[in-house]
Amino acid sequence: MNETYDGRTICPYCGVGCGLKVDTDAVGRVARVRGDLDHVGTRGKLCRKAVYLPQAINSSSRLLQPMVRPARGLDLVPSGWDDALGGAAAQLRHIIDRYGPDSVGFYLSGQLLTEDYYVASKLARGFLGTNNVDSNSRLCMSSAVSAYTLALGVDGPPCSYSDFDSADCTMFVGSNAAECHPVLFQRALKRRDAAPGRTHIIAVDPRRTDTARAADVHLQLRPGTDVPLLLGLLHVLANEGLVDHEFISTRTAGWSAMLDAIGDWTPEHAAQVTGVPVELLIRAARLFGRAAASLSCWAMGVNQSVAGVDASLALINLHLATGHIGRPGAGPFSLTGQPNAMGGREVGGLAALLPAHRSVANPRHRAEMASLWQVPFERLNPEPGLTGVEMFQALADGRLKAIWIAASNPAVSMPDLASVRAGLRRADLVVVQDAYFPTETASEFADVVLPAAQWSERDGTATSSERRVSYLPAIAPAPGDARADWSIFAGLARHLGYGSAFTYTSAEEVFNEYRCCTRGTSMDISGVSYKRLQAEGGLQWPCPDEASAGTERLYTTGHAFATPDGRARFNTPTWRRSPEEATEARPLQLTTGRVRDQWHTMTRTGNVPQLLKGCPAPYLALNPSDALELGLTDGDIAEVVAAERGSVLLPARVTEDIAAGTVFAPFHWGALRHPGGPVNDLTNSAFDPVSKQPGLKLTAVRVRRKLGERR
Ligand SMILES: Nc1nc2c(c(=O)[nH]1)N[C@H]1C(S)=C(S)[C@@H](COP(=O)(O)OP(=O)(O)OC[C@H]3O[C@@H](n4cnc5c(=O)[nH]c(N)nc54)[C@H](O)[C@@H]3O)O[C@H]1N2
Ligand SMILES: Nc1nc2c(c(=O)[nH]1)N[C@H]1C(S)=C(S)[C@@H](COP(=O)(O)OP(=O)(O)OC[C@H]3O[C@@H](n4cnc5c(=O)[nH]c(N)nc54)[C@H](O)[C@@H]3O)O[C@H]1N2
Ligand code: SF4
Ligand SMILES: [Mo]
Repeated sequence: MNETYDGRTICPYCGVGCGLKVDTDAVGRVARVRGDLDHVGTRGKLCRKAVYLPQAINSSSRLLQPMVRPARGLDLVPSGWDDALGGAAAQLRHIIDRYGPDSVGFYLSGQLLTEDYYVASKLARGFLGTNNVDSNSRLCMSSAVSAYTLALGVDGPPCSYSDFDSADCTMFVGSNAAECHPVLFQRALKRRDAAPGRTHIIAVDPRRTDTARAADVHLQLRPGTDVPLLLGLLHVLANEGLVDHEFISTRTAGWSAMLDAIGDWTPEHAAQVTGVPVELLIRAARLFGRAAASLSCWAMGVNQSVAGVDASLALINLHLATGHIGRPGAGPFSLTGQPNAMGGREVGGLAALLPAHRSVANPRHRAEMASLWQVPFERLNPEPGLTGVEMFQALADGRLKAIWIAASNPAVSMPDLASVRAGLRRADLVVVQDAYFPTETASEFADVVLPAAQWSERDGTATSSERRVSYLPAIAPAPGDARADWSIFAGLARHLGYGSAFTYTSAEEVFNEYRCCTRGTSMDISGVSYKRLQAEGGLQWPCPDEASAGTERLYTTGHAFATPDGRARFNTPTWRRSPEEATEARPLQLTTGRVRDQWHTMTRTGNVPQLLKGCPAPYLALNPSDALELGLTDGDIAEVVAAERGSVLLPARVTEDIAAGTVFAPFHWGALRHPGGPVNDLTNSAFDPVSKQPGLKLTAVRVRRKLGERR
């Protein structure tokens, strides 16, 4: 607990990172959460999930002490920290001695704080010598990371939330921001509603979501057809003289190849492939191209695809062609999902990365990190490690022997869960670091379960979607024996014999070491300190020295792109059809996503009755014409079958909001909360070849009525 704490912190749910004010009760627990009116990024706004944080945090399902499983098939039993962590360390050491460092993997999460990530990554890459460090961000925004890097030279959204206040056209592509980034969406609506007819919102989504309903134009495309749609939009822009030739010639490279590539994608062709009416496609292109400033926000509908990188590139290309980047109200803005997905990618939480956007493949980058970590250069492995999906596949086929999971519940959130379960069963060692119990992953598969202190109970930093680094203080005592994740990893390092490099006594010490790694890089935060964050609120990187106030927007006039010649790159997207195209045997296309009041696998929001009210159970949304053909009415139980992978039972919800041929189900409900089975029993693990992000948004399925059953 922090005696000088003034009640200000950041929300632990989505990547918007709203500033909050927290009141505690007589025993110091979190009692009330409000918006922080003074917060520079979000000015007092918040959504329902944040309001009900006290109930979620103080839930009776908190994990209070370490547990170990004496043998597979037996129940977990309580244990002390030394036994649990020491035992896990001994087993890890034994596995590494026998099979080598790449036989172990760390599966982390965008819900860890930057300090947690840093310590885990330093231990694995710098001391154990494996790059098998990845996170659930692989399922989330790795396609955007690859696309930013390919197009702009380095990862990182160039925009700021203030851009919502000046954009004349805001396009949401594969983003249901009304439910998933509500505070940003409200800001976009406020701008549009202040100047109706002059400012516009476009939504690109196969469903008529709350976002689409509020938009001026809704492009209701077939799932998986973003690349053709975006190529079609660029075709119209080029054809109608809505591109910025001066910007193209002075600040970009690759335009003529791009022009060749869009030749075929006439609006008629794009309309035919995507199912979007040609007039709407042309209207959207004109609104985007004629606006003084256009902003695009993209999220999982784009990223979670076998063509996720190409789709992200196709979106960025619209901005490069029109010069809508590096100016107020303009830019390609990847909305990050988790509160610290950004921090994770900055600190090297993805398999091919080292801290501060360095790459494991780059010998200079490895040398810099070896020197900062004071380890031999040869210790740092030049090969990228296994990515999220690959880790679970490697467990199943025996290449990976141990997995250390922190702040994720992969037995619900990974695609193709039957093979994930097989992998977890075959593993020699599964360690789960979580704040709640039971979870589907811990209760069934973990050999060791370690209790984590969570938001409000430990301090550290996180970076929001607009590159804003914020400090989150410890406000309340951690329950039971729970510990901060960074200190659990540091304890593991000590048990493994690396104590002298992990002597941290506070998160601040970890942060100060980490920020040294950023000096001179594209995301230099040498000028950020806990003291400044506490006094000034969040700071947007780069912020290279104490005098810097941070950077609101990247690539403004006079600021080169991060490529060798300073020019952004047009990358020509190719469209790959998904292996999950509908067939006669599986005629419907299942897409998945979120609902407004639940968070992921529901360990927190599922404990709050008020948040369950609006949507108490999962469902399968389908068009009335499909429902009629299948003989399903509202509330009937639909059996959804996906190839040999599995089947799931879901109550039908018949709605015009989804086009015929497409069905939708939220993925929140795991086996512990829905006996009909988790939706990811159906999804497949095919991934984008560049980003290795799986195509969670498209699965070919067959649906039939389960006779005699209703919800
Ligand atoms: N309430 C709530 N908010 C959240 C979260 C949560 O769990 N609950 N999670 C956070 C996290 S980690 C993330 S990543 C974000 C996700 O934020 P979003 O990406 O906005 O959320 P999703 O519902 O996963 O998917 C967005 C939309 O993609 C559409 N879609 C499906 N297939 C396609 C396609 O082929 N093309 C296009 N263009 N669209 C498609 C879906 O219909 C859906 O409406 O939300 C964050 N905010
Ligand atoms: N079908 C389908 N599947 C999807 C998606 C989809 O759109 N469709 N979206 C994907 C995306 S974008 C994401 S981000 C993932 C999310 O999937 P997960 O990462 O599995 O989601 P969470 O439920 O948020 O898991 C976080 C876990 O960390 C615990 N926790 C909370 N705070 C702390 C803490 O401070 N420390 C520790 N150690 N633990 C903590 C929680 O109790 C919870 O068990 O799901 C992915 N899966
Ligand atoms: S919009 Fe996101 S960050 Fe803001 S209060 Fe809601 S969940 Fe939290
Ligand atoms: Mo996510």
